[in-house]
Amino acid sequence: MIQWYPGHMAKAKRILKEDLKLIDLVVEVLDARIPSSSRNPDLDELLQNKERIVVLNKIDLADKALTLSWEEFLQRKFSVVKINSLEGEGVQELLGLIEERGRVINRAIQKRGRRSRDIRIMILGIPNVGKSALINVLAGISITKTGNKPGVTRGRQWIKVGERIQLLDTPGILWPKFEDEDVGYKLALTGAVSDDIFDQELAAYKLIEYLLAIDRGILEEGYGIEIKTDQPYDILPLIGRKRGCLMSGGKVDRSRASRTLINDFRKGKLGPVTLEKPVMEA
Ligand SMILES: Nc1nc2c(ncn2[C@@H]2O[C@H](COP(=O)(O)OP(=O)(O)OP(=O)(O)O)[C@@H](O)[C@H]2O)c(=O)[nH]1
Ligand SMILES: [Mg+2]
Repeated sequence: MIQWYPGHMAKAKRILKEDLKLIDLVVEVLDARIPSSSRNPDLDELLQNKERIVVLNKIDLADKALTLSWEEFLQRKFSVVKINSLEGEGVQELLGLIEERGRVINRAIQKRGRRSRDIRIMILGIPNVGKSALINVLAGISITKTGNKPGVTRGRQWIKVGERIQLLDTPGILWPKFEDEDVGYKLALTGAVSDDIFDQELAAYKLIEYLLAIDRGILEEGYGIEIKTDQPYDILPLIGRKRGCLMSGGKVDRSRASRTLINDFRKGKLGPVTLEKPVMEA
């Protein structure tokens, strides 16, 4: 996992800017459990008028109704596709949208008297949102690996997907932004930032707080416990006990309980959960 320091960010930005020169259309991947926190707000400035499709990935782990709200919200500005990259769900729809954009772009190219060509796309997103998984499904339906294409650039690898799409096969990694404490915790809980830069126990209390605010049934049913308090500190031991995170003497091991809870959440064992709602202004 990459740690982001100012020097890293500057370099990543520079590489991204170079890569973007080759690209007609960007596919921005978000984690459907945290569509707001997994966006990099600097991207708007970096992309400027570049065509963009937003993918809500990991929909299998996200709340269905909230995914629809997020889709509706994001659709005010972008084309949006809901995807499960592990199963390939939504990928045909994504390809359809890309091809449609490709036709529009090619009409403009032909108007300028030039020959139409394949549309060049790139996958972008913060760590762990599923960029590689998405590239893999797309590569799976590709007709040929085009390999090195000199002339296009610096030994970049392109994968031909379908009839008219070239995919740059290294994803652009964006740095996550977490000036806001809650954004930081959400990125930690979903695995977008490394486990060793945050306090697992504090993150577990935050997760309990978020889940209680959504529906206390998530924890009650998930662990077969009854919750009579709203204090995360008092709820963690109930979970730890159920999951066998005990120290000798029978006291709950809070550190192990925290890691277990966070892992259960990441794997979807608590059911589909989305940690944030779109704020719909009128
Ligand atoms: N449940 C579920 N898991 C997914 C999905 N897409 C990716 N994953 C998992 O999420 C984790 C991260 O996926 P990657 O494809 O490696 O993410 P990435 O964006 O390439 O991450 P970096 O290379 O670190 O920037 C892996 O464990 C994937 O198996 C999805 O749609 N559903
Ligand atoms: Mg990757």
